[in-house]
Amino acid sequence: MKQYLQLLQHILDKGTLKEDRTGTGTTSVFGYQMRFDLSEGFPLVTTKKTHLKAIISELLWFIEGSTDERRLAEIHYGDKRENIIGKKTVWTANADAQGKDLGYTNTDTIKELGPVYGSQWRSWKGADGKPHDQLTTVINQIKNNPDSRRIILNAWNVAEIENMALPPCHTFFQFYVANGKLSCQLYQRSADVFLGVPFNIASYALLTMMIAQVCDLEVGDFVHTFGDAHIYSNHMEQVNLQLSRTPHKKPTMKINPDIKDINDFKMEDFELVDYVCDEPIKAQMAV
Ligand code: DHF
Ligand code: TMP
Repeated sequence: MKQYLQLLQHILDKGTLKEDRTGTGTTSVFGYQMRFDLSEGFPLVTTKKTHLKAIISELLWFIEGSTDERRLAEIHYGDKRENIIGKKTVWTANADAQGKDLGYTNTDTIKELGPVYGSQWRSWKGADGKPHDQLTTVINQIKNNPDSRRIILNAWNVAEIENMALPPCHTFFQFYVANGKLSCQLYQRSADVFLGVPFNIASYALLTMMIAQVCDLEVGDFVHTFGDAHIYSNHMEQVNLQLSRTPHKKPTMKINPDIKDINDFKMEDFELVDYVCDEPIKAQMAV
C-alpha cells in the first residue's frame, strides 16, 4: 500500500490549508488518482490495523439497500450496538402511563439516515417516481453488454441530497471489462484520507471482486479518483506516525466461490488471509 502513503505525503507536500464544514481545518488537494491491480492482492492498509469486518458489514448494508442506522449498528457490532458514525447509542426504556414495559428504543442515534447509499444503489427514485435498482442494472450490463461505456452507478441524486444525513462521499462509479477482467473506477468527491479512505479503498476493491465473481470475470484494477482529498488538522500526528512505518505485503481476500448472486453474500463468505499489519492508530472523526 505504498500508494496510500504517497497520497498522504502528497497532501503534506502540496496541500493548501483550508477551512471546512466541521470547523476542524484541513490540508487539502483537489484531484488525485490511485490504481490498484486487484490480482496482486487485497488493498487493505497495512501500516495500521484496519477493521475489515466493519468495512464488509457496511458494504453488505449498502447492497441490502437499507437506510436504517439501527440495522447498520446491528451488523457492525452485534449486541454492542455502537454505530460506526462514532456516537454512542442511548437506549431509553419505554413505559405506558401504567408503567407497563414497552421495551427499549434508541432515542439518540437510531434514525432514518435518509436516502443514503443503500437507497440510491437499489432504489434510485426517478423523475417518474419509480425506483431503479442501479446495482442490478450494472451487473446485467456487465454480463450482457460488457463493452458498454455506460456501466455506471450514481449515488448523487440531486433532488434528494437535502434529505440525506450526509451527501454521498463516494459518489459515482463506473465498470469496465477488457480481456476477461473487471475494473472499477470511483469518483470520491470528498475524502478524509486518514480515517475514511482506507475503508473506501477496501470497500470498493471488495465490491469489484464480488461483482467479478457473480459475472464470471477475473479482477482487473480498482481506480480511485478524488475531488477534495484532505487531512484533518487533528490527524497530523497520526499521519506522521503512519508515514514512519514500512508497508507489509498485501493480504489476500478469499471469497466463497459458490456465491453467484450479489444478494447472497454474507459475512462468513469472506476470509482475509496473510494480513500482516502494524498497531492501530486512533484518531477523532470530524463531525
Ligand atoms: N466523517 C468524516 N469526517 N470522516 C470520515 O471518514 C467519515 N466516514 C464515515 C462517516 N462520516 C465521516 C463513514 N465511514 C470509521 C471509518 C470510516 C467510516 C466511519 C468510521 C472509523 O471510525 N474508523 C476508525 C475505527 C474503526 C474500527 O475499529 O471500527 C479507524 O481507526 O479506522
Ligand atoms: P463533507 O460532506 O463536508 O465533505 O464531509 C464529509 C467528510 O467525511 C469528509 O471529511 C469526507 C469524509 N468521508 C470519507 O472520507 N469517506 C466516506 O466514506 C464518508 C462517508 C465520509
